[in-house]
Amino acid sequence: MTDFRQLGARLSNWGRWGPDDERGTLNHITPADLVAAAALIRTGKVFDLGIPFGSDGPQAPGGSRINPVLLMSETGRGQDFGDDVHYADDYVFMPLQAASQWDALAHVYYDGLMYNGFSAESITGRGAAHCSIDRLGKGVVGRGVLLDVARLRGVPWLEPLDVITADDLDEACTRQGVTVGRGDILLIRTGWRQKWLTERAAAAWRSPQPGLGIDCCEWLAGREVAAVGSDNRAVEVLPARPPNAFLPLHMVLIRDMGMPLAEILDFEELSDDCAADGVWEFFLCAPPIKFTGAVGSPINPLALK
Ligand code: UVW
Repeated sequence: MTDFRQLGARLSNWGRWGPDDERGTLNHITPADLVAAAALIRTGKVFDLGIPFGSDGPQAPGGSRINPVLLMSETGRGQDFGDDVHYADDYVFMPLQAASQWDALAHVYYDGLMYNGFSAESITGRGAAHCSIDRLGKGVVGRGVLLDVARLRGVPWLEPLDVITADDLDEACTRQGVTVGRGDILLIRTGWRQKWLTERAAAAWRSPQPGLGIDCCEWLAGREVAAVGSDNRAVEVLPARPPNAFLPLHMVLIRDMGMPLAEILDFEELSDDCAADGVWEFFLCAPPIKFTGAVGSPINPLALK
């Protein structure tokens, strides 16, 4: 048994919200939390936390994922509806994991089981019969908190393989004067979006990369955080520590705890604003698109202050 399995068994939420639950830690968000979160909208400022879904995105050639491809099925030319009226239509061809995205609870599994004990056999060529992204449809809305680890370290971005520890999260909370608690959607800034905007080097952006270390699982569980997102590719440090484990933080957070992860977000404008006014909490609205049976979804998350 490797470390992440023991940790996952200890932090497991299987059965906590019933044997049929497919929403995991989003259950931590109560109606009263939403009322309180709405009160965080004080100035009417809106921050777009999604990156553009374009052909010049960060997916590297040769990887298993590509950047979105836009195909126009109608441009309006060649149409004859009279009155010189026309319409344009389009398709997008893309992996659901191409850019800013939620990982559904069916995104990862081990030992043949996914969150809440559902069999991984229920993921077939037709999609996931359990824990798919559409189960989070009413989803991800509530109090958001940004912890800006790159800014606290005084760097534009963390270096590849830089591990963010639970102590780093505590220090960020203390220095920013913010608390993280039950039902919060926690956002972690590594500066990796800034690295992309500065260098536009897809291969170097992909891996190795900085991110959360495995000890953050306990920190997130102890505070009953509802979901976590980051501006890097995988939330967690890549390649992961300990060596030889593939996405161990994903396995514990998603499969054992039932916590959705958001990746490839853009906190640049939000973090500047938070640093300027000292307010690191906001109303966050980030629902997935309800693709039936899908194991992920693009998102266009908005933070409102
Ligand atoms: C994998 O890399 C498999 O997943 P994610 O995009 O969630 O990091």
